[in-house]
Amino acid sequence: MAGATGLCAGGFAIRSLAAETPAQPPDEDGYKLWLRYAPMGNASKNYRQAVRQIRVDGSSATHRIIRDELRSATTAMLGGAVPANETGLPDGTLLVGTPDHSALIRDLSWTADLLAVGNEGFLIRSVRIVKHPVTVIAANTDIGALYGAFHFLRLMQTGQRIEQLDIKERPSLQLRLMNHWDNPNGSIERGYAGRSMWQWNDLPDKLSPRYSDYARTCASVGINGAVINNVNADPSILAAGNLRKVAALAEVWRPYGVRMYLCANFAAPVRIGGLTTADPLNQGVADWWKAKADEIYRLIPDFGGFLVKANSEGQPGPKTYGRTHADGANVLADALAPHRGNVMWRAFVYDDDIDPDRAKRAYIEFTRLDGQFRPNVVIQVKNGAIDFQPREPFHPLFGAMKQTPVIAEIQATQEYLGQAKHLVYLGTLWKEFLDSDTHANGGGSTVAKVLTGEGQPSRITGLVSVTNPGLDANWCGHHFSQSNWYAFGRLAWNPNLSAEHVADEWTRMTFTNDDKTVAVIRKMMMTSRETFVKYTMPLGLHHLIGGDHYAPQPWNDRAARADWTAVYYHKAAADGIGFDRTRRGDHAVEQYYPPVCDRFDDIKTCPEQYLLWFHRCAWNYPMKSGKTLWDELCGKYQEGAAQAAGLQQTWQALAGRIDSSRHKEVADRLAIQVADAAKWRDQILEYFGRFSKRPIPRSI
Ligand code: GCW
Repeated sequence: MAGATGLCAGGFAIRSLAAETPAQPPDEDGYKLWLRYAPMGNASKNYRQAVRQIRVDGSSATHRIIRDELRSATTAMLGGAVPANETGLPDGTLLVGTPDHSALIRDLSWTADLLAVGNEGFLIRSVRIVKHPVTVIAANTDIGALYGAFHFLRLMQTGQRIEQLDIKERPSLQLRLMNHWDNPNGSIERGYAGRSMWQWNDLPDKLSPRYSDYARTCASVGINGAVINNVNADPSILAAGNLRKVAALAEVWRPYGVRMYLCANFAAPVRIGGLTTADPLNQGVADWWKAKADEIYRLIPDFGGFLVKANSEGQPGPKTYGRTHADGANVLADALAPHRGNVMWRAFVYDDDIDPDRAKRAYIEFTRLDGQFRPNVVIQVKNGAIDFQPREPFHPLFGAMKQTPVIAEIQATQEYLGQAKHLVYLGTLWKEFLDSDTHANGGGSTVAKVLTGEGQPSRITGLVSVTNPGLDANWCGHHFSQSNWYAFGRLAWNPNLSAEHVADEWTRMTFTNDDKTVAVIRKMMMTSRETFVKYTMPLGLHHLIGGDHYAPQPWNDRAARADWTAVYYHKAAADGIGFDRTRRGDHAVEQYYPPVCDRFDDIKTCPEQYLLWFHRCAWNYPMKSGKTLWDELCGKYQEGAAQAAGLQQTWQALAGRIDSSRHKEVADRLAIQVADAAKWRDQILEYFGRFSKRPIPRSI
């Protein structure tokens, strides 16, 4: 297939690449992620003039990190040592610092502009200082300078010009956190990239080099914190001995601006504190949490706070004691408040006594508590109302809480999206979510604006990601899953970036700057999520899986709870398929603001991608294409499986342009993906065909 021109089964053209194939790049294992700093070859001459000396003013640990990163990165990319020198200012100096530590930067009098970029932002400018052309990276804090340094390196890595820079950046969101679902025994819930990176047996004395590599990677995209343990939290993480281990990790991360957060088990006062209750209104319980918070802050002075999964999927919580989620969050918030810590209280709750429809429950529970939370509580809401499905409409809680900050939780570990076996770039899924218009404050109130507080000011803002790295050599299992870690960081920094722009950056940094190859990979990435939706759960179908959340199991009708089965959601029968959440059905649409609710409610205006999420339709329902629903459904599955095969062929054509080791590892996984996509197509259509009693058209 290599070098062939034509249209592959996936539908897009593979240009003839073989004729111009450059020398085979050396093998890589993926450990360096997007921080490879590949030699630029001829292209380096454009940069050498602008980067002849590195000068980082300051001697903090962060300054040292910046100096090392800039020196090793530029030396590697430019193919010759770039000296780091704290004196002098020859032409082509890259000067980095803050007004506090650099007289040169102070003298530039950029006070107003620096004020505008806040604590984490930075300026990058090409200027002349005493006639010398130099590039200045200036920030108010060391961490801002670190972010600026990574931004500058990204410009080089992606082949941008750097002679006339005038850049002003600040993050749009405050909390940009990794959420790890790691357990104390080294396993990871929904982890697909090896065991946990945190070596509890070795900590606090022995520190794996991965800890700083991890923090450096996070900092390179502006991620500023991590919750290191599973939301299904083992209470023992809060025991004194473990906190010392946690503190050792926090110390490694501090100079990278990565703050430590922990998941707290709500029953910890009983389970490790020896109390007889964890009732949040009990004084002894409140005192216990206060003492625990004080103990944590003595060890970790910049501790970020607690994330809590309460009264969800068997976890303890305030409702266990007849109290509300607000009572529960507030007792923790009061303990953290003197230290300026926050509580992130998850809205992933779905007790079935609230409503028969799981999709409605969190909205009902939380909107009625709006106004009752302490100022340092944020509600952490998954992007959709069910659970990280391949496609869900945005969660109606976005824009609904008027007095309580809401942050969004997205999922980079591809639990329902092929895990580490399928190539699925999630930038497009997240952008679809962030760009959804909630109409909470009139038209244009996108989820992104709700999150950044543009529509309605919010005390705390954030975007967090249930994340994917583990001990695998390439961190994320699938080389392409690295792009989801990257995209999360970039979008949390700036939700207005396009998915395509982020994919382009990542590809250039991770694989190659060769424009033709980049264009092919970018297109693979941009189409990958829709391809996955088509061969798994198109047209608003969701949760067609069983316990592994990987293989098709539409027949799954037995589980500990009805809302863990597949049949609960698709409701396929002889008369049709889909969940009626309209005003004629269970009224779930009414949780959205008008006109969103009207658009979803009316089958004529409901986007077909959400059709069976909101509507129950007959098998012969006429789709916009003119086909019946059944034929359309079959077409989607067939197209999806064919597009998966297309991805594989396209990748095959890139042999020689990507190092053979990573090329093969991706190819091996694509083979699994193609086979499994075909299984999805065949098993789902065979199963639904039992109800539709219609033949499967052979449209592809
Ligand atoms: O997606 C579901 C997962 C559970 C997870 C839960 C949650 C950590 O299947 O494994 O538990 O969501 O988000 O709490």
